Amino acid sequence: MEKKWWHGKIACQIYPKSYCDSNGDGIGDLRGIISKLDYLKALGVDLIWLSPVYRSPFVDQGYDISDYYEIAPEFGTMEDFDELLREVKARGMHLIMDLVINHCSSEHRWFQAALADPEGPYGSYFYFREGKDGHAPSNHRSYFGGSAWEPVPGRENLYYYHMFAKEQPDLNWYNPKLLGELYDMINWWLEKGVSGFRIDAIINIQKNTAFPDYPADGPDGLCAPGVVVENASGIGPMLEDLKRNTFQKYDAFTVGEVFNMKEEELREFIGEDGHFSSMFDFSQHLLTSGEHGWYEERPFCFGTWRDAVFEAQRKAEPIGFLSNIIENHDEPRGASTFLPDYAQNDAGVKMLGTVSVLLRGIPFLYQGQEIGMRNCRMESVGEYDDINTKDQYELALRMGCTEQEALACCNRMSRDNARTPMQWSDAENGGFTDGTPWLKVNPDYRTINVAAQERDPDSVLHYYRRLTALRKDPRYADTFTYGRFEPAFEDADGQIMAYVRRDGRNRILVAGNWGPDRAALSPDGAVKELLLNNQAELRTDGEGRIVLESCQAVVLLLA
Ligand code: TEU
Ligand code: CA
Repeated sequence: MEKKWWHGKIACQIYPKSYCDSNGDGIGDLRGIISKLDYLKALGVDLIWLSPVYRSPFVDQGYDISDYYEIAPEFGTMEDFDELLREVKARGMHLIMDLVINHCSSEHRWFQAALADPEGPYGSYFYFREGKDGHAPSNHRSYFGGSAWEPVPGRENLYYYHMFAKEQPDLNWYNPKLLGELYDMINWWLEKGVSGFRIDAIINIQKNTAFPDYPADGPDGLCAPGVVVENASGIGPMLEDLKRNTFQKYDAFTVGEVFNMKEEELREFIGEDGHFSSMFDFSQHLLTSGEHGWYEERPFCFGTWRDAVFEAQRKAEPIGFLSNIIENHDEPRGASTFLPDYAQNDAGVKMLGTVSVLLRGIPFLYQGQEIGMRNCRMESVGEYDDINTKDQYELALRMGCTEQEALACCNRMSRDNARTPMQWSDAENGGFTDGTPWLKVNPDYRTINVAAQERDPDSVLHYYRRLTALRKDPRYADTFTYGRFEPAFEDADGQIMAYVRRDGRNRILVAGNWGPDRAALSPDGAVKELLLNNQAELRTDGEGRIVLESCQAVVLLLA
């Protein structure tokens, strides 16, 4: 396999609005991020993914872009951005941007021009269609609820298409003129020196432009956007064209946000000459999200979760590199989701981090994960900002939940769980801002915060630093990057998450005990060295087996 510059990197996602506010307006900004670069470097981060910082009306928190060439004034200026990029590079790190090109904002000048003249040249940048018998052109539901078709104001029987909010009209990828504009924009950022992109919602660009109806799956008579995507085809050549005209020329790193991919396409997506360098593995997250909505969320089940992780690793190993996450700006906090109640403590959080970061693939941390930030309990739906959460709350009510039940499922599933401000200290607002934060700060900031963890050598933060350092230790880095992945102790009473990473040089066992009781294990080979342990000691029993306490995680170099 040809070695790539990004193979052994550790990434961290920054959600700019909630990272650090430098000027007291309650909104995180680029200067705030600049002030934390040394912190990120010390955490072992090589690659920073910035969620969108482009100009935007923020209907969907920046995933609705009104100017791809400008920085949102809320976040700063292009000079601030250039300084951020310089400072990132000065520390030997890389910056990747969020690329949101399935749709833009309804305030983008292209869409404004299209609305003014749907039959004109900008009309074909989007999807305008006539309605059918006084109804929308098809029965597609948008991801954020309601029809994917919005009537064009002032026009009878004319609609435009939006897979997400109505303020996020879909771009017509079958129009070469639009593609030219997108490619120019991407190359402009690459010329500036960004190292690549995280590519948003990209599977949605393929469309059956006849927009046929599909069987309804709810009382609204509509069908889920996932079904629409799965019935479309032809994405391969589109992504190849995109790659050849942009990323490939710059040896950029790209990570796709890909849902609903046809399984046999994995090689085309992330194989050696794949469309992308990598793509996120969402298999663990799909386990808890309900089939028709959050009101149907499913509880965490250890065995199913472990199998899903193993399955994804097995499939990707001969093909390429997945990007591994426990949480992101769309998913609830991993510590709140993947740990049973008795493991909701520092040991549990370290254990989850250990088995996640040492998987094969690119580890993507998310801001606050390294201090064990948790879901934030909101007391009423009014405390939420997220457009998706408001829709899911209403949906839950429509499907018969009480207000209390609807709120409870948002408390577990809301995208705002991971969007609450970063907890820097126990000062007011967790040290995130001197002003009024744009979104509630999780009240647990008094105990869970960076400053307190800096002072405590046993903290989650210090542990994460040891964990990333281990992954990059020159003695083991190749094993963690390129080594094989082998599940271990799969039949050990169903509570052990363990695997071996192995190459010609090392055999390394990574094991965590998710169970409430201690477990004795016989590693396949003598223990040469204890590389990492989230507890003070590692005991062995009379028969020479290692004994893992509940929530204990260890990394062992085997003979
Ligand atoms: O998310 C794509 C996506 O498919 C989402 O609907 C995702 O399934 C959902 O958020 C989970 O609850 C991307 C971005 O990550 C997200 O923040 C944006 O809202 C969305 O695209 C539109 O740009
Ligand atoms: Ca600010």
